[in-house]
Amino acid sequence: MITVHHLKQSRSTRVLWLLEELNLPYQVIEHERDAQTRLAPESLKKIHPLGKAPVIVDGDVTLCESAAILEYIVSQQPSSPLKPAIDAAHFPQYLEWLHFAEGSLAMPVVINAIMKMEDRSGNAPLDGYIAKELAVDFAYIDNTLSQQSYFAGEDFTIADIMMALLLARAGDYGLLEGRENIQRYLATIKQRPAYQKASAYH
Ligand SMILES: N[C@@H](CCC(=O)N[C@@H](CS)C(=O)NCC(=O)O)C(=O)O
Repeated sequence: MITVHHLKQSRSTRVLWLLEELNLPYQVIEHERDAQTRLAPESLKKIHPLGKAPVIVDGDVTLCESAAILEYIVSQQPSSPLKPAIDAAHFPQYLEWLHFAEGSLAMPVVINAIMKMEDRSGNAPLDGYIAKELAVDFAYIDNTLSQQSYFAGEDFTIADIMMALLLARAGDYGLLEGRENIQRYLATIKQRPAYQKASAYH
């Protein structure tokens, strides 16, 4: 059985969400953020040298990086509707969004949140760069979701789990105003029982 090391209010919700979608058994070990720094506690460093979440332990395997963990879990399923076949029409688009979440979108969303936590202002190069990244990314995402129901076409996949958690956080930070297609997408996603069960771990 997979053990999920879950840090509250973190990307480890993605792993819990996938396990709920697949109805797989799992064990959760919860870790609390430091109240002041919001960083992970020492307990996570005992599981993985990076001391970040998510981390899973599955027998001899200890694995970090949310996208890698999702791929690892779906790869173990004999056939999973959550990962398109390699020759499916939407497979390239699936790959793009699966990696876009952490490769492109996470950085400006997270830095924006940290800047707000620190109540920073007046750092013109950084403010301008983050604002430009968010505008470009959200325009591209909104346009994609104006044409299809999910990130890889009409089927829900793990690319949605990667993207939707970040978009939900972006919504919490007030970054999605006017992005009607993203908002409509999120409203649908948030109705999924697996998303709701995973989010309850907060
Ligand atoms: N790209 C990694 C990011 C991992 C990461 O930064 N996790 C954050 C939580 S969302 C964390 O553990 N932060 C606490 C810390 O760095 O001390 C992933 O997708 O898993």
